[in-house]
Amino acid sequence: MARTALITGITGQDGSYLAEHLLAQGYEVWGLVRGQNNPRAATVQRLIPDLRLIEGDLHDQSSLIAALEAARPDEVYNLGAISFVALSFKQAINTGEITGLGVTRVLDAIRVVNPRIRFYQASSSEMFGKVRETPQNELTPFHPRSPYGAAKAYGHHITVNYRESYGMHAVSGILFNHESPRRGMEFVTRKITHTAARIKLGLERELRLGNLDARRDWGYAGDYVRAMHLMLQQSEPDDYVIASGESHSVREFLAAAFGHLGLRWEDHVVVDERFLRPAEVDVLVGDAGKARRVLGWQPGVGFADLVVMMVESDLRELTASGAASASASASAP
Ligand code: NAP
Ligand code: F7E
Repeated sequence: MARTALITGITGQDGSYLAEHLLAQGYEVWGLVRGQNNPRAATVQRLIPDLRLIEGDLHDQSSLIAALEAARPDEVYNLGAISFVALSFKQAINTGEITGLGVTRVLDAIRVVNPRIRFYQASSSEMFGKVRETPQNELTPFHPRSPYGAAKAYGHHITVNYRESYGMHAVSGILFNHESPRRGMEFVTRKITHTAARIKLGLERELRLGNLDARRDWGYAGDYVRAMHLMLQQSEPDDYVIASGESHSVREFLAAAFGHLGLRWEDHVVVDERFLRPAEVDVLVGDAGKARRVLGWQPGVGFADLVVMMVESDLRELTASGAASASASASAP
């Protein structure tokens, strides 16, 4: 019989890739959407017609119980969160409510409705924050540097706690940054590739950024959702780091993206203090050795190919939307 999965955060980057991956494996897939008329629900439904959407909110316990009772999933993937670190400084309490306490709401709804449901928690390398060792692995202590990182650390610990207290098959994937053409425009990679493409097409002149020295371990989202699924197929629940093992600076990302378009980033980038954070995570690099050994997981797309994939996708989208020709005719004499 086909297995059933319920994904929170279905309208986000990872939600859509995971839904596609699970449908390809023969799953029936349900996605939780919030709000009375969430425009992103229509977008994801158009992209993935076989997906079944159901209403619910990580703020609202009874909506989660109702979603579990309606979808009757074998597996729940909790991807819903306030996931933008910069926003978490401005909405620290809301971030605690959704990114942190939201995890307990889902876990407790599962405990009540059917504790045999397997549960995946989207933990984050942001929990390592001011890193205690390099590279970071499953045993590296946490030192979060933002309300987001602190809320994720809580979500991580409560997942382990439900596993140990109630024998639930609850796992936590500690994922390092992963990107794609579907990445939100607020994140630095997509902000760079989208603006670089606009500059190339004559639609923009400058790109305003914050800290160019920050280093991240960037992988491809399509590779990382495979790891989420693999974690829930193991006989014993456990936690895994998922990472590429390479670290690159924002500056290196800029050079790769602008370079691909034959542009010099130095001619366009302006450092703007508005994009600096009250506390920064300077450098992250993960050790995914355990996931490689136990899950047999490995990434397929490397840093250079990821940057080109994102730049090319933004160029294609902008060209197809007619933005470039509209700008040319507007500026014609
Ligand atoms: P994303 O694109 O920002 O998506 C976040 C999702 O959460 C959206 O679907 C959003 O739905 C949903 N959401 C927000 N508030 C909600 C609420 N109150 N109730 C229900 N859903 C709510 O994030 P992503 O990049 O796909 O990441 C997926 C998960 O992995 C997140 O938990 C993120 O923190 C974590 N993570 C991401 C990375 C990464 O590099 N991408 C790395 C480590 C961990 P709306 O359409 O309603 O806003
Ligand atoms: O920032 C620097 C910024 O917002 C990366 C989320 O998916 O990954 C993501 O969190 C770096 C930071 O991602 C700008 O200061 C410079 O050092 O793309 P980001 P993030 O904060 O690493 C983790 C693993 C998650 O779990 C999160 O959910 O880039 N940076 N200038 C900038 N960042 C942004 N957004 N905008 C700038 O203008």
